[in-house]
Amino acid sequence: MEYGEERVVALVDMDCFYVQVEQRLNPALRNTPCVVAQYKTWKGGGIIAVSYEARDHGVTRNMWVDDAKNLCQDLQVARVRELHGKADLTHYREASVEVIEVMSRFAVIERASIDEAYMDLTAAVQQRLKDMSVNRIDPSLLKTTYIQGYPQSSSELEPHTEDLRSRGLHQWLASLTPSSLGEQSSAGLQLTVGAFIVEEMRAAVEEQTGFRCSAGISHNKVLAKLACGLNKPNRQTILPLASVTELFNSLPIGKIRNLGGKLGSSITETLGVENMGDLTRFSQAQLELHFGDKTGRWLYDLCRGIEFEAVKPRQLPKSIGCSKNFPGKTSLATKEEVQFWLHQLALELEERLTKDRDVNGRVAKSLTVGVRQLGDKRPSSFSRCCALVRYEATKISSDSFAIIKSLNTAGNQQAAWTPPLTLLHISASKFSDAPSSGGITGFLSTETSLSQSRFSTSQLSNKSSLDAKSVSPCKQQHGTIQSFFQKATERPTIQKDGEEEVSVGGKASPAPKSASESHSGAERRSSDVSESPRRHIKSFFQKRSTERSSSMKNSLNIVEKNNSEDCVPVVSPSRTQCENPDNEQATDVELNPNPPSGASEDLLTCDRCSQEVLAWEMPEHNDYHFAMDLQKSFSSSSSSSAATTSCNISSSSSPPPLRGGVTGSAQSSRVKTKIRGQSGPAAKKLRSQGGSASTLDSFFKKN
Ligand code: TTP
Repeated sequence: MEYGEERVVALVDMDCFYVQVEQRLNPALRNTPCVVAQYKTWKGGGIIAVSYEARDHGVTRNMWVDDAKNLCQDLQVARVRELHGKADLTHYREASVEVIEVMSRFAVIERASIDEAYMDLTAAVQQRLKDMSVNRIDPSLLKTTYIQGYPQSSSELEPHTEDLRSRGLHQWLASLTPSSLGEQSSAGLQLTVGAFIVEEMRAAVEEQTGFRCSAGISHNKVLAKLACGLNKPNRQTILPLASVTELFNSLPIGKIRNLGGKLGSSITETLGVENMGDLTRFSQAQLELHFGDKTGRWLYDLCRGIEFEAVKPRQLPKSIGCSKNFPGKTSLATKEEVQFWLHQLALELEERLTKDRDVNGRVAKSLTVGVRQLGDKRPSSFSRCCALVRYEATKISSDSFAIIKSLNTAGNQQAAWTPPLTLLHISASKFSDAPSSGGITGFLSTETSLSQSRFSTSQLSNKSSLDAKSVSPCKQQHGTIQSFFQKATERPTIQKDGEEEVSVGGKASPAPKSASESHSGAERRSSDVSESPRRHIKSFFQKRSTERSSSMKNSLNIVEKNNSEDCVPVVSPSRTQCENPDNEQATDVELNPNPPSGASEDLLTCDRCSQEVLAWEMPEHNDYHFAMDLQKSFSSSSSSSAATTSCNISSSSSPPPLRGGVTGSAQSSRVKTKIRGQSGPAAKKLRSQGGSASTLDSFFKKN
């Protein structure tokens, strides 16, 4: 076996997933040009998912429904539901659980987003090869499989017809050595057997859920992901290593997994190259010189199609969270509004946490609250955390309020909240097994013992809020691409060190004896939550929430310092604070909210702003663009408020950076400067003037 061809890795991705979910709910939508949209008032709403029939008419994601209808008059529109005043993704999450359940019967999978999963099929392929008695492979077992690069004589311009697919498949199968069956098998044969398994898996998914999907089969995650997109929908593609050179020669660097963001741009800028194949012109030493040893070596292999990132079995989320945007004039400007919406979010969180506890037998111990302040161009301004005492919305919302109230510069005696908030996010994390005795008593006693364990492990003292800075790996400063990737590489090691202390605030000792005393504020890295014996794939959808919360952190620049994969170079002024809700003296710990590239398999690149956002967070991320588009529309027709609105438009049209790349620090400081300006008097002026935003306000109130 050649270097880099040792494994068989597949990526399975659902086709126009939200559309399929809506089509199953309403079969009249099947086989029609159909979209899923959010909101309805402004231009019929914004489109977030598009059926392939609608794509044939030129309809794309991010169009307004009214504009899309001009392209396709028969367009059917399904709407994202709303709950607690926000987008409700429950149907999509639950559909995802169904799909993952079926896939999990075939291989250990790593969920990559709401509708994608990686799987390492190497062992399954070996087993299948042992069991195979035939020495000829029947092409009918691969009836939806394309082989990239085959047929070798075909013209690039030839359309991807069934005939072409079939010719390519036959040519590929003929190239495999029959005698290798049962012996040391070739890489090509292994990919082929992997493709059988994926054909079976996709058929099972369709049979049992009604959903169709596509897949890529290759030797690593990067190639599998790339292959999956080559022949969508409802098809799968084998990408042999030998076909990579030709493919990479015309493939823009940004199309490669993990290179869609700042790292990809910096490679292009630094080396003056556009396509992946161009990188093969550089020696390993040259790449190491520019990007550091690890990144250079990684790039040297990657541009040859070689990559070794493991498929990590993941069944459960590390956190569960929810959020809501309040753009423009809908921003929360009174304490009452903040409390009201925290409570709405807490209701959802309580519901989902309770379900998670029942299904997965675990409880979360930490509560994080994130906010964005009006005028802040970044996705989030601050996040703070405290102990999560019990799953009760009233308690969650009051604790959440307690730990962020010091951000209100209007002061506690005033009804106002200044600066107003344009985002609220709450999430629960630090899961541990629920006590076997069950019930709240057991839960609380677990909390107590966990807190004690935190203290004994971390040897914290009352001054530990200061110590936290010295022990948190998250606070380390890394300004280079090299450190960026080093962090990614180090991640698994960090995760193993499940006891590492990260941040402390509030009372640190002695350990609390009861629930009411358990706001220790002390935190430690949670141990691997996947150890719970009761955890089951059925709970997968809660994972969505978790990563949703982690996605919020990604997409909204909120970080939980306890998630080791978030511990990457500090490039953002966003702050995370861990504290006792009753104690406002906690120490801020500056953290980078952005995961390293290698740690962010759940991210999708937003078509609008190129930010990477978890797929299931997209509707909420789209809220942001939607609101800003609206504001832009209004402001362009409102000369009276041009000066003030242009300020907001510029902030919206260049959403904040999410990734910790080499230019992060510079961007952060620019952002910081603007924030000061916009959240101060200028922001007040904007609000008091009303201007175009008043129309926006009334719009949002209607929704
Ligand atoms: P994708 O897998 O990116 O797209 P898709 O499944 O709709 O279509 P394709 O067949 O091309 O893979 O996203 C999965 C779901 O995530 C999508 O159906 C809706 C949601 N989503 C958004 O809400 N907004 C977005 O910007 C993106 C990219 C996805």
